[in-house]
Amino acid sequence: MTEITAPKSSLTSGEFTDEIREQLKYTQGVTPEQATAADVYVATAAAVRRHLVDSWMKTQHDMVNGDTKAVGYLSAEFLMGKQLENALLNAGLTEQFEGAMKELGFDTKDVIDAEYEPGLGNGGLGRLAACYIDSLASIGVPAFGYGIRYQYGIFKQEFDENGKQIETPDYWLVNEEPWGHVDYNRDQRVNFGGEVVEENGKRVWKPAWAVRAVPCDYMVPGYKSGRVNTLRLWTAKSYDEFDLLTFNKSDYLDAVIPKVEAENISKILYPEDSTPQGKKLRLEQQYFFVSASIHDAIRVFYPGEKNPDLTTLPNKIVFQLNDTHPVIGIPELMRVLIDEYGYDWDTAWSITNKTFNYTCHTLLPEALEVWPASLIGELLPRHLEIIKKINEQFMSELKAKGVADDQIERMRIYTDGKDASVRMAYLATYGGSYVNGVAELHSELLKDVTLKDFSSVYPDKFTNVTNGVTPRRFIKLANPRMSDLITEGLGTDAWLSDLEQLKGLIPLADDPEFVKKFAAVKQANKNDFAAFAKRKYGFDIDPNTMFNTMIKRLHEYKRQALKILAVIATYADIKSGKVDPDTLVPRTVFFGAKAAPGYYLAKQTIQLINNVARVINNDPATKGKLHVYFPWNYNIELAQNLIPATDLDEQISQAGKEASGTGNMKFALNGALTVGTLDGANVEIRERVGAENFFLFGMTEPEVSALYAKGYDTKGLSREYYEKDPQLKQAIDMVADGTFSNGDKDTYKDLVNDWLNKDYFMTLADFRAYMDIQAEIEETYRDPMKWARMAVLNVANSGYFSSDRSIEDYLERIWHTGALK
Ligand code: Z2T
Repeated sequence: MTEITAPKSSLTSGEFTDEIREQLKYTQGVTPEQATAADVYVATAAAVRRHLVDSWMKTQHDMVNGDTKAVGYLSAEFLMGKQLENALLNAGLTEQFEGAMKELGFDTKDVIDAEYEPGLGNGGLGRLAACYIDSLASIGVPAFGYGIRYQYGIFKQEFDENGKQIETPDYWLVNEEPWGHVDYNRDQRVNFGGEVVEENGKRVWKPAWAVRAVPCDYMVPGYKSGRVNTLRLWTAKSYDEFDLLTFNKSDYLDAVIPKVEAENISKILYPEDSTPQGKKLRLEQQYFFVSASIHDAIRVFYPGEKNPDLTTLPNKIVFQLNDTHPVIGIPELMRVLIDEYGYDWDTAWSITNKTFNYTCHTLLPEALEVWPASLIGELLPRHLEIIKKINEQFMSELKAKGVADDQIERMRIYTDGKDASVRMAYLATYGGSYVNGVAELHSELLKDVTLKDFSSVYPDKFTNVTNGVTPRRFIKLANPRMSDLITEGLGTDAWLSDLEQLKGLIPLADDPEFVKKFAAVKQANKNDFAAFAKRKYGFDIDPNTMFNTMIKRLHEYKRQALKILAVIATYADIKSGKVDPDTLVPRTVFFGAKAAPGYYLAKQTIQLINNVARVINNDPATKGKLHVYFPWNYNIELAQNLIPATDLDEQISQAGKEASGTGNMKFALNGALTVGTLDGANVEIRERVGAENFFLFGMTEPEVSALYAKGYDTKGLSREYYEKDPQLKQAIDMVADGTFSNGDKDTYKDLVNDWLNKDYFMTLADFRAYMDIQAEIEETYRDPMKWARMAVLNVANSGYFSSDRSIEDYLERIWHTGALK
């Protein structure tokens, strides 16, 4: 017999039931008979929270009083997903919860479902932040996640009758939110605007308005670590009922009418995942949460001290900048040290430099934030002065190092002139100690291309930390059947906090009994998903088909277009009689993707996918052979349900464009095989699971570069691929001729035009290779035991992609700290 798979609190089910009853009575004011599943959810959340409080307080105490440096993870996004099951798991109360629900007469599923998923992130970057704070707590590293408690998260996605994406507001706080603890007594003042004046030879910022930052604390429980960290999300409040700044100058009525809508600052998450909009409100958000967080950290680590010795700050906390969004923290800490605490410039610089590090998540040049200096000057005039001074210091430093003038010019943090601007990635690279990319290939390209000038001067700043995902949420909670089978196979559940132990499954890949059980788990997950999709979306899915999934933000570089063109090509072959549908491996293709509301081609692609799904799913010719489903509003919940049910995962971005990918890791760890390019973390996944267990296709990054050099996108070379490949031509022609738009030839004309005249991400150039690998995939899938064996080897060899390992890498290479003693 194997041991119990969850850490267990000594509490009995009966005792936990009583605690839930008590919450129902004294907090909700309902009897167990009156209670709905939503009431029981809130009561259970409150009850489980109480079991974490002692560890939470002890962790904070040990952090402040010990000498282990803490981590402050500064991130504009934390895409947490639902909290209840995770909190129960980490409190060791999963079984007691199940018992309590039986006793109270509730279905655990209904209670878990009652939680509204907070969508405080766009995609990979936000979910990574959530995985990282989980791992920090599970390893026992003292840490804060610092971010914004947006009232509206990522929009809810719906499709209209034409298959177009409709965005609706996601007011996630409609009902009681039992996890956050609002702490009005730990607020911070955040100033904006105004001017800088000279007073007694000092520069003094006279702000024009201020916002009150109120923290809302979320406990972040570690798995089996006994540690509970804090996620502190800030809400913007109008400062006072009477804003004194206004009151002094003006009359009574003006004083009570807020001059600025302070609360707008934390109202909404910007839905652009990789193309910043450069909006003033966005900069206000960034400064708002970063300024509040820096002051908060000083409050926490120097409690009650009027004149703290902030030269010790770098020993107390290290701030990780999650992309460029929080980079304004660098001039902010300089300002705090110089203006608020009286340090000289050089001391302040040395402290700041040691305190910050920067993670870059992209290679797309348009995704690196550049702010107009005029906007920074208007909102943060003192910061603009400091940034200019940093730039001057930087340029003299480069000159002293003998860097050539043209290179120095290229490296400017602050670009002079009429359209003066501030390059946040450059500021972060110079202002902090380390810069890391998020997968090996990405970090290499950062050094060699995007930040080449910087790496040539500061080679030691550059490092890599390959992303990871938390096995607690994405294996244990998402895939309980497989988790039990793994525990059975390994004879222990210790793998959940030491994921490399999955290697112990390697010999079991040659044990037909185990492989059969593994295949049965996948089948059961597929059956479950079909039922879930029926309930939630009304889809009629055949679970005895290959489940082929592509879930991620909709972006041209990710190439959903390549996948849908391949589907169309197969459909066309069936229609024209070229292919006998009975010879095909029956397949169900799933898409999940949100497009940024202003991203035109992405939205057209969504419309196309929906209409291809409509046409194919209603055509008797392909019935039972090829189906396409696009469940709307892809989110963490859908990911947790669909990933464990997937046979084949699509990671088909143009080589050199996907910084890492983290969905790819979740799929491999759940026994899906990947069809993918040599891009981002695919490279490392393939290296580990073995080339023979990964379906590789397409151009490599150097091949992509060479094809650009030939003028692929500028000379319209994609058209040659279209002309020379009849299958590709037929697919594109079908899009153009109205097959998927009720005969209308205009619906997709911009998409088609782009494919034939530009195709910047080389979808057409990779089409043939993609069709060929799909044929190989079919052959492999026909042998279920072979497929399942490959899947087992994917799981067994993917332990490296635990976010625990990523955090260990950050600790060793960047943060130079560790677990609390
Ligand atoms: C984002 O999710 C990612 C990169 C961004 O660059 C912005 C956002 Cl919101 C500015 C993604 C990357 O595209 C993906 O490859 C990576 O796995 C993920 O961040 C986490 O590093």
